[in-house]
Amino acid sequence: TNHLRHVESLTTLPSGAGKIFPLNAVILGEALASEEDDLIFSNKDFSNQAHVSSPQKYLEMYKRSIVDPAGFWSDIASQFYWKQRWDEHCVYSENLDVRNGDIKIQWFKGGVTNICYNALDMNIQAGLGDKTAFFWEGNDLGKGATLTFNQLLSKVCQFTLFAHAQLANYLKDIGVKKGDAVIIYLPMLMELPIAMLACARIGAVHSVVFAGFSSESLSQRIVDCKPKAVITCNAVRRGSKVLNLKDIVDSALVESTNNGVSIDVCLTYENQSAMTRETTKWQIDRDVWWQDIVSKYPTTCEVEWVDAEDPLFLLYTSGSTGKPKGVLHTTGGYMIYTATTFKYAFDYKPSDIYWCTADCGWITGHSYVTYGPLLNGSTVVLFEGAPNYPDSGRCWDIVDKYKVTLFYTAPTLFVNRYSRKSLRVLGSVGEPINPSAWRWFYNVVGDSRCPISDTWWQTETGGFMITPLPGAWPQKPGSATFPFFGVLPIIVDEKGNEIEGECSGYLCIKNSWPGAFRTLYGDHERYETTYFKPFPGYYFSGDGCSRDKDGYHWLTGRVDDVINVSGHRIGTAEVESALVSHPQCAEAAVVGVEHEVKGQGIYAFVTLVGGVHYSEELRKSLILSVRKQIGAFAAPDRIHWAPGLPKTRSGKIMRRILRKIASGQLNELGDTSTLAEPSVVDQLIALRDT
Ligand code: 6R9
Repeated sequence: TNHLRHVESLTTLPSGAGKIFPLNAVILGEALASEEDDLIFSNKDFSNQAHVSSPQKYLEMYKRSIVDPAGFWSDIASQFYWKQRWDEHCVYSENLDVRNGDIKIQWFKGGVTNICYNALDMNIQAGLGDKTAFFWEGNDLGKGATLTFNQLLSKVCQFTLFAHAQLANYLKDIGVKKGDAVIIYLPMLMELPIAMLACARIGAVHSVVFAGFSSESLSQRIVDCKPKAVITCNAVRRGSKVLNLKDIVDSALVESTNNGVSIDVCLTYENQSAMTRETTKWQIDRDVWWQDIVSKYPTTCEVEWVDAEDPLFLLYTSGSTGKPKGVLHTTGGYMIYTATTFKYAFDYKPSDIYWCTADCGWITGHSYVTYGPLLNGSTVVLFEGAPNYPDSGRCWDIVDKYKVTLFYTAPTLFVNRYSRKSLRVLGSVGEPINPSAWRWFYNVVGDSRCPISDTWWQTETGGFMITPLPGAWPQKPGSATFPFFGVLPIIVDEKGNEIEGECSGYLCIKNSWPGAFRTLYGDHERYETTYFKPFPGYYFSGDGCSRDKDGYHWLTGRVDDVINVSGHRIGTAEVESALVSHPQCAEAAVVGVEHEVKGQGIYAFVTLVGGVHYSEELRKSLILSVRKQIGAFAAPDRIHWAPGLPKTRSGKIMRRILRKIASGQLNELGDTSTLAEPSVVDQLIALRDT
């Protein structure tokens, strides 16, 4: 009943004299928009064919998911293959309150299944064997490959047998078995998801390390999870450059040996388009060529059945302090959650061609390149290269070439002005998308025809938490809209009190959902301290959020990105959004710097639209734009002209580096090796005083 009350509070505003938020208003056919409400209605044809065709349908499903989570999720889980069904009396159990003992989350306990079996074998049994699972597009134009579901399964099986037989029999009898960790350090070759699925098939725990991480970062992760093997390739082409990954792995392995963790097997894929065997450094008792071994094995392989709560993977993610955290996901709940969120948030249909630009080195590449789409039997485009190589039209060429219908990317990748006829749904992830970028994505890329799924979620959440469902309800540019089924987002104030109605504060989740992470590997205490102690009783996301009078959610960025100027809390995202709405501003990143009088001052890095030159006049008009949209207190103290912003390959702006540049701590920039374009940093420093 507590849950139920929450649903009611979500749909009716306590103040505001019986005003109902638009989902209900739409149902009732009332007039919706006042002038400042920028509501974008989905077109009728789209809604009619959508899985969730109306706000009413959403509310029905959402209410059931909150009132009866066990029934709601059991019904969905029943559509998957389970060797043995879970305990019906206890579909889930949760303790999210540190005051009641250890934090513990379990879903489908007692159930026995395998995610690889569900993603491949089950789809093949359903007749999809000859359907394309992967379209692979290489870095260089004209390089590509295709795998059907049948072929993918064969490759995965050969590889699992490699893991079983080769390691067990030949290499010191160490055998990778259920529960062992395997580190995968590969670029976006098909072998990356193949290796992930192979681990899942035998119950091994994969830990993919993004192949842009430095050898120090890699060795740190190796030392933490002590894998039985490391899988890599000799080199990769990225744009016009060749990166020698094997060298990076070699030094990481030296480093980890020095720290007491030695690896017996380094399986290396020969990526001929980048480097030959002859020039690859080799350690004969440790290194094995993938091509020499794997294809010798049979193409069928038994499945290792695992418990729903057995670990599926570890993925390291950085916190605001300390060493990276090994986020641990388990099998059953994650499987159900990624599959379901994928289906609904992209309105997936069997004829869709889906492309997510994320790398499998990030959570998005786990949940929404590999598991979510394959569990649905979707055709997935994998892209090895960089979005701007050989030129900035590359993304759109790929969309055209494969007739992509569902396109999922990060706001910072909206690079060029094209619209593509095949597109049906657009997705955005990773950062708050500001309203003007949203409008551009919607109007230009999607030709005012494609709904946008602005998906808010985290490595920790496993899958989408707050996201539009295409066609279900009107959208607001820049808002992630409403919670996914089974998710109870709440907003709390500094004291941890839940606040309702129109409000802003810290975003927490009040219940568990199947895709939630279960612990930080080897450090359950840190798990509790970081996520469950700040606001006892809730999972704390680390993000700020406001809810408007209509109940829409607006993510305002990490709370560590909040700037406090003379007592005013200002989200960096708000200022950025105001700057970007200026017609001559292309991108903006705002950080806080120490300020004698105000506590913190606002420092804005700004890139300009092509052909526009920086001037004193423009500086003033940019500041005016912020004063106008937020208020004088939010006016940037400093505008720093930027030819480009430092971003990770997953498209996130590295504010840590910008903060150091802004405060003049140029010797403390830290690790810049994960940047897509490390040279941007030098350019920014050179322009500091202009
Ligand atoms: C999936 C992913 C998580 C952080 C999260 C938040 C930001 C992600 C967002 C978003 C606003 C969205 N974030 N999606 N902010 N709107 N649609 O990116 O996971 O790498 O763990 O990052 O990204 O700040 O807390 P992860």
